[in-house]
Amino acid sequence: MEKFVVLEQLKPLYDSLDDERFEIILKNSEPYIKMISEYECALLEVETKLKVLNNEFLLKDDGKIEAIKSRIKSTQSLIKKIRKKGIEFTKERIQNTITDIAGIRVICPFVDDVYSLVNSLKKHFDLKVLEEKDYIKKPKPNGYRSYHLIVSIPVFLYEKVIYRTVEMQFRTLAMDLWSTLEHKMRYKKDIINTYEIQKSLENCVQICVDFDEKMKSINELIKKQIKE
Ligand code: 0O2
Repeated sequence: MEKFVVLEQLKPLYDSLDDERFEIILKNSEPYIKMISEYECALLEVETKLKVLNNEFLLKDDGKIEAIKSRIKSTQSLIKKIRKKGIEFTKERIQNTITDIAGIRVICPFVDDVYSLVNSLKKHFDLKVLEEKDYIKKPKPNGYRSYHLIVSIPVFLYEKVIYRTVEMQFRTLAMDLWSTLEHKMRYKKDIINTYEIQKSLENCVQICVDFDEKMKSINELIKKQIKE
């Protein structure tokens, strides 16, 4: 039978508490649940913006979004990051320091689509760009390519407007596949020959760049043929 190890480890603590104190602990988890829910709302707002843009692009020409993947940072990952950064467990400190609690990844067919989407989003008056990194024009030393935006977005609640940060990553299919494999290699602790895999990934960087270029030129060729 599968056991919830964490809950079992906490059992002595729960057992030592009377009902009243146990209720207090449950109640204390509410602000965290609320914080996560606010980030979920921020993700919905960003996702809607992207879908609206793509709908418009689809009417004019081709869509610029192949897929959207959004996620809320897991509690384990968040705790790890808080520990690594050495910050206090307060809502304000966490929200001001950790910018990727809400993350959205936008997969585009072509490199140009990344720039079209980013440029369009940057014109939205309600969206504030806090940080921008173009790892496509300037890839990381390991070959990582993606366009990163950290944005602050308003979330309209019943009685107030709150601003939450969302980390956005824009990339092509080729960049996404490469990054996913590279991430997998870095985070899997039991890989024996990391060096060999790293070298293979490095060799693939140029293949991915060439692939993106080639796909772009084929697409242009198709468009030209349609117009003629
Ligand atoms: P995870 O596990 O995906 O959440 P900085 O401190 O500014 O130098 P920082 O804060 O890491 O760098 O920001 P950056 O460079 O914008 O990276 C943010 C996220 O982009 C990372 O989150 C990764 O998801 C992704 N990323 C950045 N560099 C790489 C890379 O070399 N390979 C891959 N596969 N992904 C990368 P986390 O929190 O580091 O990781």
